[in-house]
Amino acid sequence: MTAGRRMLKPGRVALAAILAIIGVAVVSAAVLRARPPHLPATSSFAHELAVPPLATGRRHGSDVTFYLRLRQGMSDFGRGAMTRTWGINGNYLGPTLRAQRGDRVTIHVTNGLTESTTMHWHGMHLPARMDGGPHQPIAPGWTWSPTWTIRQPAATLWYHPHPDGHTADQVYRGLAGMFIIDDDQAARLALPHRYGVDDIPVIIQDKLFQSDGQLQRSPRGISNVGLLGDTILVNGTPWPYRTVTTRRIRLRLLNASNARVYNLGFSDNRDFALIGTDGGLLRAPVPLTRVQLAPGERAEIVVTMHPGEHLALHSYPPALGAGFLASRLAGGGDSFDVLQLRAADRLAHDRALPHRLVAVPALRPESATRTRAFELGEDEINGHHMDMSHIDQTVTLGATEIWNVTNHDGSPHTFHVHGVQFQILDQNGATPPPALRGWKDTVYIAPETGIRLIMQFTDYADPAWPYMFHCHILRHEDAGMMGQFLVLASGQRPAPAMSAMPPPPSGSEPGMTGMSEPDMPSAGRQPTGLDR
Ligand SMILES: [Cu+2]
Repeated sequence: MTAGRRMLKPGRVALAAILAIIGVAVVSAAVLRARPPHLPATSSFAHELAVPPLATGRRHGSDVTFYLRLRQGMSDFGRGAMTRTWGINGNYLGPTLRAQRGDRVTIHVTNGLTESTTMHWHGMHLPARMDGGPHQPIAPGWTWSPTWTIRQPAATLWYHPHPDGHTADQVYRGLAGMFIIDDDQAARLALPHRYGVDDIPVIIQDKLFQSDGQLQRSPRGISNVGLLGDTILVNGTPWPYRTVTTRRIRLRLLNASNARVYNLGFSDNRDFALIGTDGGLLRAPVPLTRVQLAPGERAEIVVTMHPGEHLALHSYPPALGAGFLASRLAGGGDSFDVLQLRAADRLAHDRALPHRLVAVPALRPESATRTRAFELGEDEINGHHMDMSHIDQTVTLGATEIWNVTNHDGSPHTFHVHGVQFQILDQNGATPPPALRGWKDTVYIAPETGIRLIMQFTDYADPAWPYMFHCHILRHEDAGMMGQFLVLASGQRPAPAMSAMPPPPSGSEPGMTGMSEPDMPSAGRQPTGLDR
């Protein structure tokens, strides 16, 4: 070391100390600034929970037709001013679609907005060209009419737009709805089943508002997951309560938020029974005190009420498995009320829950013919951004496969596969917890962890139209953390058309004449129940 450099040393130490102090200050400021919007821990429960109307549709035997119209609306979220929203057959959210296993459903989706959209049937096992992903755009004024036969067990699914790069904003503005599938097996079980009475949809979303009462559509401050709100809406109702009249209440919980993960339980920590996950009922009810739902996930639970009590469904700090800053940025420290159940003074005594629910055949790893790896990180999967003209994976019809999904980011992610329900073999090599042992289509993947999924690709092959797999944190999905796979019959080759944008789907035409909209809730309730 030269004399000059030695002389510099104390100066360098001082400089290093100053830089360290500045660094700590910057990080501290970032953490403070990064604090997600403040959510009050307890709620006033000022508004009666709206229940989305059931879409009536038209039924001829097992053929069912639904009409959905996407449009702009105004909603009262208690902000002192009406909020401009988007809705389906109403001002905010959409009607609950309901169909039976074996039904042939046709859904006419009319885009009454001024920008292109799509409509995706999340959790549905259906042909890829009916899936409503980014390859089935619906231009403003046009109607898209997918049709398919329901070939899966009773489940709580949902629907939402899935346009390339614009999903987060469209869902956030209000485009989403529940899609309930029924079947004979589930109907025979002694489960609460009266829609809106003892079987209640609970669509949970968080919103941010500007001072003028309009939706704040971009995050405040820095964020690793996108927009987190400071106001919880359930079925479009802020601070909701619901009066119940039976002892047992089934809640169909759907996380339809852009980014927030909920860790749901009751305010007195009572047990509830988990009876179903994304793709259907479990083999048997599982007593739990918490169920965690990342965006896109569903859970069906049954809670037992006592006469006259008020019970809050609460979201406790979720286990995100991320570092302090990443967890804080993603709302990992938040604890807040979601919904209050107010029991009537006299409750109808319904039957006890069955000990067994349905058969869920376990997919066996030995039956898998292929294992694929998916690495999530930096808005990419396996180092690639979503590219609609590039097929990332090709699967053979009938094959059972193991998909090994790992998160190599410091940020929380999820993994959702279209067209199929999967089972979870293990999570970081360990047996998954009970809430992850049923049929799933979306799963949370903590930073630096991995999960092995097993799934079988049945019924639908198509050389031209792909399905998607992606992170369901909507900002990540829009940023490119998504890929495409084709399902091909043995010997089938990908259609060359897929190297370019496919043509608009047949059945899509502008302003289909003579199409009435019998599901427009002119005589029924508006989806939010708060509309004026
Ligand atoms: Cu993600």
